[in-house]
Amino acid sequence: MSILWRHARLATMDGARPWGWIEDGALLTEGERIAWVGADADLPATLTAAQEIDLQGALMTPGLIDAHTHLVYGGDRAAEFERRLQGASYEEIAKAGGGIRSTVTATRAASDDQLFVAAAKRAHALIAEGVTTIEIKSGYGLAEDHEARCLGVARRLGRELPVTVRTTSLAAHALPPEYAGRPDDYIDAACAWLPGQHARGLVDAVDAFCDTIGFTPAQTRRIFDTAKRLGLPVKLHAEQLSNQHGASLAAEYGALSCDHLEHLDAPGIDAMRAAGTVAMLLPGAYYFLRETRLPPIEALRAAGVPIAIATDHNPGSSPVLSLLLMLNMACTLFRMTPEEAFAGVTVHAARALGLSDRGRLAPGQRADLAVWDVGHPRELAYRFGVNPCRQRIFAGQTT
Ligand code: DI6
Ligand code: FE
Repeated sequence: MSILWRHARLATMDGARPWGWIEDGALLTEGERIAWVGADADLPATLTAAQEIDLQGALMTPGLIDAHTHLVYGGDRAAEFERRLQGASYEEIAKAGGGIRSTVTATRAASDDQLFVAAAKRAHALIAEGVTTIEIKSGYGLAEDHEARCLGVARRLGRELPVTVRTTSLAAHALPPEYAGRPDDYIDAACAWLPGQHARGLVDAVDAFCDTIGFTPAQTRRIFDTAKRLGLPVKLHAEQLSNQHGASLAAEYGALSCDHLEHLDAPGIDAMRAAGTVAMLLPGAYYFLRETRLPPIEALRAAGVPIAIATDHNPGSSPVLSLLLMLNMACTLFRMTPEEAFAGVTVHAARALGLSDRGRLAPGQRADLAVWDVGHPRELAYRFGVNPCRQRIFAGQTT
């Protein structure tokens, strides 16, 4: 089925013009791909479509990509939020066995269906704002069967919801209680699970949390070596709470992205630039943990490192389910431009997932699109608490 969308303002995020802007644009989809994009006035006379839709000046953009989430988990951490408000720090709570580990307990206690229903609700909130691709990490099971269950739930979301799901194995997220005092034994176990997860088609990439309350660079390296042997790409929660030089380590393995990066230093930036690694900034976690140290945005920009933005949705450090709010926070908190922030949830987010078939409006790209009730895309970063998404097209189909 082919559809010709006419008289749209197009932010193609492609080419040299700011926003890849086309003021009075047309876009043809054929099946699940984009077949033609350009100025409405330049439409070839020979071009025909089964259906024609006049957008009357509405904005059309690529579907949004949330390239870092922890969407599958049981329970919530509202009580921990209250404790933090009374003065306890995120690290203190984690070191006392709360934090990630309390979500592990709740996740293990939940059935597959309970995990699916809760995660589907979260995914629908993202989808409603024009999101068409979501990355989902494991990391709240921390045992072979529970990690596989969580990855399986993520895969099921991708099958049953109108959204592409990319899965990431994050077994090296926290030390589970069974391995207290034996982090290296746990890393041995986590490395041993990966081939099976991979063989069952559960994993698209491998991640780790390299920090004082996570794992050491040496432990991270062992996870990465295992991923490399399996041909799986890696990414890293790096330099979030301290500088472990994780970004340089990840870049050595050609990481797709390094994520958080509040404590990233100049050698880390150089290594990322040389490796083509995306800087994934997560303003939701920065905000919710009341961090004061900004990621080195100016230096990343100067180095030409592509910057992506995501929700990092998780129950502890970023319980946010609005990628549009992250655009606003990327601008207000990180002083990014609205165009940089938007590239961060489209073209650069695609790159952070190793996907070259989405994130731009161009012939051959997937027809994952969003139509917005705004005159200019900068408005998507400007307002918050309102959802201007009028229509969403997933693989050529209106959803
Ligand atoms: N860093 C984060 O911000 C999340 N994971 C991580 O490694 C937090 C996960 C949580 O607190 O549940
Ligand atoms: Fe995260």
